[in-house]
Amino acid sequence: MPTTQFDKESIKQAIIGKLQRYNGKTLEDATQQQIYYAVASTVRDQIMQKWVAYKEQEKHDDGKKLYYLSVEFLTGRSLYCNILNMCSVGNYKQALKELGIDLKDVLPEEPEPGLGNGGLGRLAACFMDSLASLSLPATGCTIRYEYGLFRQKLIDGQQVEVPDNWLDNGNVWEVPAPEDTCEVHFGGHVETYEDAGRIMYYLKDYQTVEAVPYDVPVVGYDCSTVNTLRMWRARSPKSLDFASFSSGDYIKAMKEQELAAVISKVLYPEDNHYEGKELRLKQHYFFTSATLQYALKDFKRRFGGNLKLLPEKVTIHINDTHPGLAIPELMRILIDEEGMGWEEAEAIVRKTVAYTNHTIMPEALERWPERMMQKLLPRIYMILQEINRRLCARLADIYHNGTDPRIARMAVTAYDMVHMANLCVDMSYSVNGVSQLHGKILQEVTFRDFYELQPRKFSAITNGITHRRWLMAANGGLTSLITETIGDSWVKQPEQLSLLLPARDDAAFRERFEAVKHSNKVRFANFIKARQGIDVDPDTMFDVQAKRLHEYKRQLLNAVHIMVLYNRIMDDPNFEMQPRTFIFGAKASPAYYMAKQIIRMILSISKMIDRSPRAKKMLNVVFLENYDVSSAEVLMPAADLSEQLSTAGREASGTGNMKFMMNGAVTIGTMDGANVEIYDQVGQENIYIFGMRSNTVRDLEQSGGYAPIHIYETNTELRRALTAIIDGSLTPQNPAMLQDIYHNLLFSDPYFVLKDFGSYSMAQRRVNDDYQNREKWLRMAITNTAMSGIFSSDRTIREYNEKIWHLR
Ligand code: 26Q
Repeated sequence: MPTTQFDKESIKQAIIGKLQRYNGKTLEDATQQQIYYAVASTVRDQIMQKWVAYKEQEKHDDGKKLYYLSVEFLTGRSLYCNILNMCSVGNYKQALKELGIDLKDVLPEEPEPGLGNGGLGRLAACFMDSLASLSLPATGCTIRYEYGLFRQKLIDGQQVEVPDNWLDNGNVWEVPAPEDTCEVHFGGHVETYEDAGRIMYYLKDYQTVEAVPYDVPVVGYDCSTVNTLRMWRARSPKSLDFASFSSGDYIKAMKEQELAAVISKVLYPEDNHYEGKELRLKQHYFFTSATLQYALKDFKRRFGGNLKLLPEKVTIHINDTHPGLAIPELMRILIDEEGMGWEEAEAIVRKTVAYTNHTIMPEALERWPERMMQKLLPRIYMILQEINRRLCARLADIYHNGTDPRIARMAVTAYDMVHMANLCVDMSYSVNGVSQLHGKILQEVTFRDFYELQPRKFSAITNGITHRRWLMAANGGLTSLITETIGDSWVKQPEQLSLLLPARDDAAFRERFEAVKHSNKVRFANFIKARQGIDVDPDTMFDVQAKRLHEYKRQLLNAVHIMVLYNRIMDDPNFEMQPRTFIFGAKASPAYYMAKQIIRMILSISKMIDRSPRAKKMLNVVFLENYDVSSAEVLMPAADLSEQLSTAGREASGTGNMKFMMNGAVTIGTMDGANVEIYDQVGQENIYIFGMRSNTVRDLEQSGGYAPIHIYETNTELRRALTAIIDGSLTPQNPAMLQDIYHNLLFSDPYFVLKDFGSYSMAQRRVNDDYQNREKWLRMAITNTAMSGIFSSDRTIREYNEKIWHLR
């Protein structure tokens, strides 16, 4: 095998050579973008070498393989993390320096792959990094969206969506694999024939869409593993239909082509919310079917035709229900194409597919109209019906009653809808939640009936984040300080970060920790100044809430509290507080009216404060435009306070909470999702917990006895703040602008903003006081970083492997 060197001198030569060959330019004349491309393709050459070697070695491996299916992989930029994982940061920095280039200036040239909405997609990306770094054989499978999540602009105090054409200048990291192109079939109808006394099914008059794979290498940290992220692109099989072309129906020929390609055109921008759009269902089946065809092809290459071995050699993990059609699709392939009987096929599927649930929000549970499923995927629909028939028969048997209400709750098809979660729970060998509390709620509430029958199928595995991207890449200052203090064992064993704990007692260390935090705040200040022209003062407390805009995440609680602080300042000339910069980062789904109103409210609060020189001294509210992975990498290290305010029981886990913690921010939060585990790690003196517990929330919901208006009537401060929403104080140009928020809070408040307000406000008073005690605050911050090791996704992946996958 030809090998190339990647020492400093070779890197320099490679970059200069590429600029010459690709662009006909010398280094002096090249644009930043061309330099980025030359550097990235040099890194790619280095990865390719490892990738080829790894695939070669993998050919002789007869172990189990994981396919991780997810409709989103929110990877963010790759250049720096790839260099980091190849342990070549020093080499590249030095090589570039000698060419007169700063690596830091090259990185922002990489287009941001925003192939995900939020937590679920980012988790998939962290998992890929950990799988490779733990040398576990895994392939991630998804859709190669031509347009990722929209870019957010803030114009005239509102969110405006702009298309994300991330592929316009090409993607250095992907390699097409046309040899694995396959067909996916839609529509048509099912016909039967008899073969040796058995009825066989096949699809007729269907439409074909071709699935073309593009592979992205996923480099493990300091190891030989290079896994693959496979992204499927949809394409029409007819390059040009000459029949309709010559008959003059050119437009029709082009239309058909476009219709096929539209499947991989754009990522749906809904997060934690289900919408029954047909194109979305097409997307799900498209990448799931292509992936399963590929997985079986690879299985046969490795083991020949003995499909009984499948569960021993392949595990299909579905990231939420979105790839849940993997279940009937695998049944279809085994029965219709491999000639297997139903029972045998079912037994294989039941040992091959594992499912993770990511949400308890009822409006996010995936359901499809039976008619849509039948029209679009007639054979799959038949299989779903048969799965349902057998499930209901089993249940009627167990309950000795065919009309037991539990049967309708657990059915795969009921009331004209296909219930994807029920399908996944019934047919998977493993069902897991993403935090301890979430796992418990799945067992006790969401999937209670299933849990009573098969408790051993269920588990809870707390999410994690890759410390390589979220600490080592995002926070070089803290990374160096940690390694100077405790050595570098934590890099491979992140739980060793706890060795840092004693250093909180060391005044000199605290000072250095504070200096790192301060320089990260300066970096963020420069970042937001350059992008939005906004001034923030790094000497104020940075209080950050960054996550998708959703009512259950309660950005409103934060916003209302800022209004209360504003009034305290305006009412009392002697009022003093620790000056704070409130930073929000959040995209709202384009069709989510309330979420967009909340953005308008936050921007209005910011303006209201700017009108008062006195308030301005203590409060600053900034909305970071277009919050994405790259801006999170600048924001997390700069945060002092992490806002995790979801109504208890609603946030399955949260992962932003872990990123803040690892970077030394202290959490103010409810006992929800993984906040509970953070609390367990740092202890009550190092976190600000407030609000109702999840069981209290559930009781209150079930009793139906919550009247927010009573709280409004009895809490003067709150009443004043809420009134300001509609009396023109907040939005003088249009006093009615935010009235829906006001009415929602007063007369409905489904997420208990007013109910938890008092407790939140008290917790915030303690934050204010403690922050001014520098020693106390720094001890808390250090404790958070030191105890964050278990939130590395390496730990999460090890747990998945021990409990679910059993790879190698
Ligand atoms: C489903 C069907 C049709 C259309 C859209 C959807 C859909 C899309 C995205 C449903 C849900 C989502 C996203 C869910 C999500 O991001 N959940 C988050 O997952 C994180 C990782 O486990 C958790 O940390 C978060 O708590 C959870 O909200």
